[in-house]
Amino acid sequence: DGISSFAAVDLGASSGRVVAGRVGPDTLELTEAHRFVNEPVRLAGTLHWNVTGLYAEILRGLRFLGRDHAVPRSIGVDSWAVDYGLLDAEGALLGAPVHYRDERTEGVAAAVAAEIGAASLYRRTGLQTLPFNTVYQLVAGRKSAAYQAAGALLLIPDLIGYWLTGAQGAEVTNASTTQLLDVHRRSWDVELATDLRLRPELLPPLRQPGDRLGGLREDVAAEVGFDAPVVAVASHDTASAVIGVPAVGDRFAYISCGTWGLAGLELDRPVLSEASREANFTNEAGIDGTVRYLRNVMGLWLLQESVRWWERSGSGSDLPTLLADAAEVPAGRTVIDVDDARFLPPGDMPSRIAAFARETGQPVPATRGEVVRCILDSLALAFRRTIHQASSLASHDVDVVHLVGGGARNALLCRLTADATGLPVVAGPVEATALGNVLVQARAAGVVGDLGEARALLAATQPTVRYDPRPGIDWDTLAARLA
Ligand code: LFR
Repeated sequence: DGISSFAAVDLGASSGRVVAGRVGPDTLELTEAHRFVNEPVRLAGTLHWNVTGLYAEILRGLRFLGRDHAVPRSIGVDSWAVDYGLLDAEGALLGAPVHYRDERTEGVAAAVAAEIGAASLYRRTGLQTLPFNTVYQLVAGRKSAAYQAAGALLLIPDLIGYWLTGAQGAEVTNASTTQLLDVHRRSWDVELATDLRLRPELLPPLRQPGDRLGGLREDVAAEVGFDAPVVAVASHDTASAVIGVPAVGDRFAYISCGTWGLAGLELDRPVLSEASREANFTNEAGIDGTVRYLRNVMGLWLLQESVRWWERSGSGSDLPTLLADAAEVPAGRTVIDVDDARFLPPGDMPSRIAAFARETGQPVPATRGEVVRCILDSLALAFRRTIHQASSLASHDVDVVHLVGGGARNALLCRLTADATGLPVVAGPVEATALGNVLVQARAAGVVGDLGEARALLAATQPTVRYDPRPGIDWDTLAARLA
């Protein structure tokens, strides 16, 4: 029937999924084969990912997929960025990977900047300073026994790919988030690793989206009930999400909004100016040599963590009720700087928000509806600043904002983002990441053509909702409260 099937494994910060994708000339359909929670665990004081538990769920998901759907032509894996597992010389995992929200990197970015020079670091790697960039995690952990004993470092999707196939490598879009990749040549900056007394020999050979890792290991094929090659996708989830933006032309901004709100532009060359560095914009590697010029905005994490906190107190409210209550609260009562570092670690968000309000002389949100409204107004305000700054720093005009990911389901957030940016927001698809994963596999199989063709297929097949900006809220005044 001219339809090809693919399997996408997409690991997010709060859940993972195995998705069956069907792709044809006029067809692009996803069906979820398995979804599972991703719950980090604190071991002896350090926050870790339960990566073997996640891997078990991936195998289960692939088994369900093979049972209920056509055998896929290939399998692709994407996940969040920066985190890694260390392997010994025989390929055995040396301990559970540490979660990027663990506090062990406190102060490291400043120390590295003092040693290398922040400006030089930016010119070489193009990366925004986030406390958890791989390079800072490595510097924080370079004295550990596991690090000393390691034979290789694999980023999370590459680690899963290794367990599935036996092949080791580093897919380039995700490798760019380590801050150890040369932004111009897109090869490892061995000199930088050496200058920081890291071990460049741990960095595996780079691979490109579309490269074939190999077939499933025999024991894995037996366990999942079929055999198929694993193909590298744009394995950084944000890179896959940007592929999954149903944009026409290039005058668009995107917000990939899930746990994080990654807001920015797709460019054909990096922006490495001092102004860009000061605004902390990143130049992450995208598909086909594109640049993902964006900033990390704290995202729905603030809401998810608040809800988790309320649930722990035994009096949880469901999200639809909270959002309905938030919609009744007047706009702009209280706004916070969502990027304040205090909001990064897990914990009691409502109290941290209250403290921020007090410190800035604003009303402390008293009800849950007020807390949620404060979060959404503040996110919209941050998206406004980020998109306007990106457009101006890159001299790139923007006519529309594509908001993809779970946040596209949040009508209030989408409407506020349109109002705040003064631009139409096109919301959806929710599963942009899994779609981007499937599309790169389909391209490697020769089923779709270039990125433009992939996006045309998205635009033709994936429903979206449009929000036009409305006047009414004085966003400049709100922004001034945080200045
Ligand atoms: C989003 C994301 C961001 C990255 C953060 C940490 O899921 O991948 O792009 O900065 O998680 O890895």
